Amino acid sequence: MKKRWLIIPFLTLALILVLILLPVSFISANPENLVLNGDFSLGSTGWQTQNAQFPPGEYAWIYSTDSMWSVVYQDISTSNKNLKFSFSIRPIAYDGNGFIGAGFTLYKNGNTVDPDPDKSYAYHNYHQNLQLNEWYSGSFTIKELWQDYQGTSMPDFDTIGVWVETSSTFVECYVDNIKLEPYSEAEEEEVAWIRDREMGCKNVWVNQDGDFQFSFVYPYADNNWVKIYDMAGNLVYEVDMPYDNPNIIVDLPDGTYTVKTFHVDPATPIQEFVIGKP
Ligand SMILES: [Ca+2]
Repeated sequence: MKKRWLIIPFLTLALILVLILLPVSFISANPENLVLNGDFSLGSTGWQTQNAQFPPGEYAWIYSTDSMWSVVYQDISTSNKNLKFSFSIRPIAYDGNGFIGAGFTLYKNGNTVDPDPDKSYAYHNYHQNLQLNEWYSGSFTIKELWQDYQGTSMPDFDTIGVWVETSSTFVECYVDNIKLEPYSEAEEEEVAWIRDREMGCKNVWVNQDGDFQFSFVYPYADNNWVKIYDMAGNLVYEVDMPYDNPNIIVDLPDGTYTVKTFHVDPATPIQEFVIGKP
C-alpha cells in the first residue's frame, strides 16, 4: 500500500502545544483493541515503519533526523466511528522544534475519504514540554479529534490508518501500548457514579484560526472557572464554562501563558499549566 502518511504537513505545525496527558496507570486493559501488536511484544509485526527499531518484546523506538521523519503506522479495517485511540510515548531526545504526533487517516474503497489528502486525516502533537525519559500516555476519541482538526463531522470510512510519528527534525521517542478501542458514551457515563477526579483539561491546541482551543472533561454543575494569566501575572482571560459545553476558544496574542482552573475556592487552582504559541 502506498504510504500516504508522507503527506502530513509538518511545517504547518511549528506551534508550541501543551497537552495534558494522563499517567500511564490510567489506561485500563481492554480486550477489544483493534490494533495488532499494539504493545510491540511481537516486534514490528503488523506495523509499517520508517526510522524505527524494535527492542525485542518491548516497544517501538522511533527516531528522526534533520531530513527524515519517523513513524509506526497500521491500517485497520473498521467503519466504527466510536473508537478511542490511545498510546504511550517516552521522549528520549529532542532538538528545538521537534515534536511527536499521533493521529489517523481515513480511507474508503482504497482511497483517502476526500480527494484532498489534507482533508482525510487528523492528528495531535506532543511537544518537548514533556519531560525526557518519562512515559506519558495520551488518548482521544477519533470523532472528537476529527472535529477539532477538520472542523467537520466525521465522514464514513472503511479503513483507518493510525500512527505515532516524529517530525523531520532530530527527535527520539519510545512508543508503546497503541490501542484503538470501541467505546460507548453510555458506558463511560455509567462508570462515574461517584466523582473520583476533578474537572481537567483534556486537550489544548492552537486551532486553524491561531486561537487557543481547550477541551475539558468532568465539569461541575457550576463554577467551572478557567483563568489565563500572562507572564507578568496579569489576568488576561476568564470564563465560567457551562456544564454542558466545557470547551473554549481563546484569542490571545502570541506568547506564553499560565492557565489555572478553579471550582469553588478562588485561591486554590484545581489545575495549572502553561501554554504558548509562537
Ligand atoms: Ca510493550
